Amino acid sequence: MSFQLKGKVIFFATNNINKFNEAREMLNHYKIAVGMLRVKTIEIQSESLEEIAQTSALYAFEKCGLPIIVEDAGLFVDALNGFPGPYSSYVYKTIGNEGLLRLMNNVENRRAKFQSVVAYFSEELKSPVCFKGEVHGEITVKIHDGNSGFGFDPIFKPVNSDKTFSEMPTSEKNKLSHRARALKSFAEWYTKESDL
Ligand code: ITT
Repeated sequence: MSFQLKGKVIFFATNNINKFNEAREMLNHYKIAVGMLRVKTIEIQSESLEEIAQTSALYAFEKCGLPIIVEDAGLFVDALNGFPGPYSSYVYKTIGNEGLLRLMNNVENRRAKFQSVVAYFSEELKSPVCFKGEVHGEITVKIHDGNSGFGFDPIFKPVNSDKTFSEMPTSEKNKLSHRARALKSFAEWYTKESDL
């Protein structure tokens, strides 16, 4: 299977403009044009980010018939046995960063990781293709809001960094993040599949 990259646009189905902006910048390095599609996707309840992303990609494709990317991400905290993981969106909406920090009050082991799964589907494919990325780091003791990023960024500091994701411009977050790593694998695959 191969397809023509030139003149082709893919679509990122998401309601999160921050995720889209990170993806656009990342894919731009590979000369892959991407548009944001606010199509309502279903998010099935599952412990597997891969399963969630694949199902959403198929659902979004059914609705629009366009080459589509869906990404599902989560924050996994060691001391909380991987919580909130696939439930990150709900946990962020309900207890937020303050709530998560409260759960971590006096907890010494602050290790955590972000994971991302990008699922791509288009008419050339039989089933969605998935690409994974992760970044290890720690949950800070206090909120460090640098007004960049979104979600848990103000409380997540990647390893070997003295800044949270929220204190980094997108270009810097994109050198390290789970999403950037998953998108890099996707972009390398996509470019290879093309005829250029
Ligand atoms: P869509 O499903 O519409 O794409 P979403 O915001 O619901 O957008 P996810 O389900 O993938 O996206 O993400 C779950 C939550 O995890 C998200 O709402 C954030 O709170 C958090 N999250 C994911 N990636 C993050 C990142 O790079 N930085 C900070 N928090 C992140």
